[in-house]
Amino acid sequence: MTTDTTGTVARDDDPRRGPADSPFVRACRRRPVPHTPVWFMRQAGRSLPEYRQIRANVAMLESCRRPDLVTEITLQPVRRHGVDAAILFSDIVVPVAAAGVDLDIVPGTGPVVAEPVRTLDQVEKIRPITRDDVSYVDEAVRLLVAELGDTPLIGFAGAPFTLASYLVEGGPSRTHAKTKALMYGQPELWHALAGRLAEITLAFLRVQIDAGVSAVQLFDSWAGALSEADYRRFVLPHSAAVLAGLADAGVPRIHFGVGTGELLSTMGEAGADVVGVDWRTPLDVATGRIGPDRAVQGNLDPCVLLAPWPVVEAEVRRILEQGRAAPGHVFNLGHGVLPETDPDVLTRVVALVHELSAGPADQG
Ligand code: 1CP
Repeated sequence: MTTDTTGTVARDDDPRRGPADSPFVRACRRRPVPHTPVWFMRQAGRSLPEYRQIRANVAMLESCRRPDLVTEITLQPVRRHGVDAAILFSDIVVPVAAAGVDLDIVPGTGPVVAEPVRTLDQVEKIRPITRDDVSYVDEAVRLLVAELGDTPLIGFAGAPFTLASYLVEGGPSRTHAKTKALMYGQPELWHALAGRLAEITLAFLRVQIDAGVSAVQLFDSWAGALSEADYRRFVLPHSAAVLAGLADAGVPRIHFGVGTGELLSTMGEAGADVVGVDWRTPLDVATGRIGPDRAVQGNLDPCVLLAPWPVVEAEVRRILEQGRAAPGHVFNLGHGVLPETDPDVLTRVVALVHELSAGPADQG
């Protein structure tokens, strides 16, 4: 965030300053950066005591629908760690609930759906959403953009496969067996469901973009459960439709999944500007698979943050080094922050990434 209002500091003189010219957005666009930008998936909530305090008596879905709470929780990690981007506090099931699906987010479990999807009739009852269905998100984004100044806000949504998994399984699943059974056994029903979820996701991301977010991330957390051939046939067309629907929106699109080493090249084809990489694939190898036309995001193993500091430092150095092979690198974890993480370690990682990657600013 810039505090200089005199215009006498050279960098603040730049008329392009603002979130669109931040290190985070520049790295997403594969432009030169003054330092490697860093943020953490699931940085809001999870490990922060100030988050636990604010959530003590408020249910998860209710907190997502209260713009005052969303704003405060989203800002907490920015204040504490000095990360290069904020991510909206919400959940991937928020737009699905707005579309009429009866679900709850159960503490310690995750999303639980009252009547898991089995029929076309149920799919048709999941209605498309408009801004009015998620006006609280529109309002929260506007409040946040005003508060954040030059720090970019990332909007997000769940991708069709990951959302479908919760709707078909009825809750979190290790194998995604019911989802795959539906996909293989009733491909028409599968495509109807994934197509409807793609529509909802696109509308939800559009609301966030219209309200002012500087980038969006499509979370396909569980896509790594699929073979490349099945991903290509059952998932890629739907995720690609979401990403193509945002091509003219003017903000970078990030596409992320876990265990996607074998899918990285195909996920790149889906059309995002940045591909998220988990800790299993080194960033130089990932870049070889994804190609020179996309930036990468990642990929510190969240468990490393539980190790002694010298281990963390060595891993941060390795990842920055391997990230140099990419045409743009946003430092992040390979998946979300674990609740038991010491927040002070996150703050130290941000400072270390900035220190190690700072070089002469080349704005060419
Ligand atoms: O930084 C942030 O924390 C931003 C807010 C955020 C995001 C980006 C939350 C709050 N959820 C998400 C995305 C999300 N939700 C994903 C994609 C990212 C990922 O893979 O981690 C997924 C798969 C979910 C589904 C979900 N919601 C789970 C996972 C369950 C499973 O299948 O293992 C869980 C536990 C939730 C609940 C949830 N979402 C967010 C919070 C803070 C919580 C916990 C709430 C509570 O228990 O009270």
